[in-house]
Amino acid sequence: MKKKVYLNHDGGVDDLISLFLLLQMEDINLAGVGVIPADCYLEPAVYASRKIIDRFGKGQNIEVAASTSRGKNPFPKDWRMHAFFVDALPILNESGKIEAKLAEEAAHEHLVKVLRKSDEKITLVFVGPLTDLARALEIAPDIEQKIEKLIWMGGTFLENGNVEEPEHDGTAEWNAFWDPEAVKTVWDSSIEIDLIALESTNMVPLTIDVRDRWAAERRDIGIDFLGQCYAMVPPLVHFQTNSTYFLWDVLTTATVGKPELVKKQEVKSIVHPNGASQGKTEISESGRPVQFVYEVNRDDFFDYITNLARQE
Ligand code: AGV
Ligand code: CA
Repeated sequence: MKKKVYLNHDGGVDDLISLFLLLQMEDINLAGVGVIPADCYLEPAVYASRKIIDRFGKGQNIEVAASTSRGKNPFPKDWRMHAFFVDALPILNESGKIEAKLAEEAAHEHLVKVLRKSDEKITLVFVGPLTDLARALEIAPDIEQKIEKLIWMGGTFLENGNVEEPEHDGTAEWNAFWDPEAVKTVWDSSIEIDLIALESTNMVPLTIDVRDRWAAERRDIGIDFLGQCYAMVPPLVHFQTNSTYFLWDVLTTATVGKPELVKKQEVKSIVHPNGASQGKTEISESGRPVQFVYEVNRDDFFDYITNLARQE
């Protein structure tokens, strides 16, 4: 039987590639998509999502819901612009029309609707902030029973996260920092959580050899799509900066299709909901259990996503 999955993403390059790859996984049934304007602007991210479903969804009928959520700490504007670039790619605009349906509900309500009407449990894949899940739990606590587990790209237990902002101490990861209280709400639930934190995503930076590999195979339309998308963001060359791109969300999504790519261990963690460390996730005996991904097979990961992307 196919695994049923709901994706909530925030329109970055790796978010949109995550959607593309989920659509290629044969044993996955994508039950719906929510888009939250965190690391993106909402309109181009929703359009790009619908166009990716049309172009690469093999006729699957999947609704896209726009979020009405707003975060506490906004993402840098430069990063949020990426959704405009993906949305404008000629390959997504060749047909001149959009068929994939825009849901009537806001993303958190759409999530509730899809979970309630499902006969089986659904795996939630969140590759942006947790706001829509927190809001869904607040209006419909009954949905917890319908959630198989949550696979979330967010958080870190490293000394330094990837937030470099005034009035913050740098200990948080961005998806947690955007809405720290939403992390707390989800942590307070009894949903099982797989955590793909910076410890593992740091092992899969975007590098020139990865780009070159995709360039060499650009005749394949799916691999060209990967190459075009990852041409928009800065790779790791001489040293890591705050803008260096990693395959954060794509690693997260890849663990759905191929769990053997990573190693997990249970740890207990708390989150700091406010103050100078807001969004910091921390190991603590008083915390809630999460299945923490601490290692990834880098080569197998890049082979897996490249093979998945191939259309011929
Ligand atoms: O913290 C990682 C999350 C992922 O969900 N996002 C990007 C991924 O989609 C925020 C982010 C951190 N550093 C970034 C980010 C950067 N240099 N560029 C764009 N987004
Ligand atoms: Ca993201």
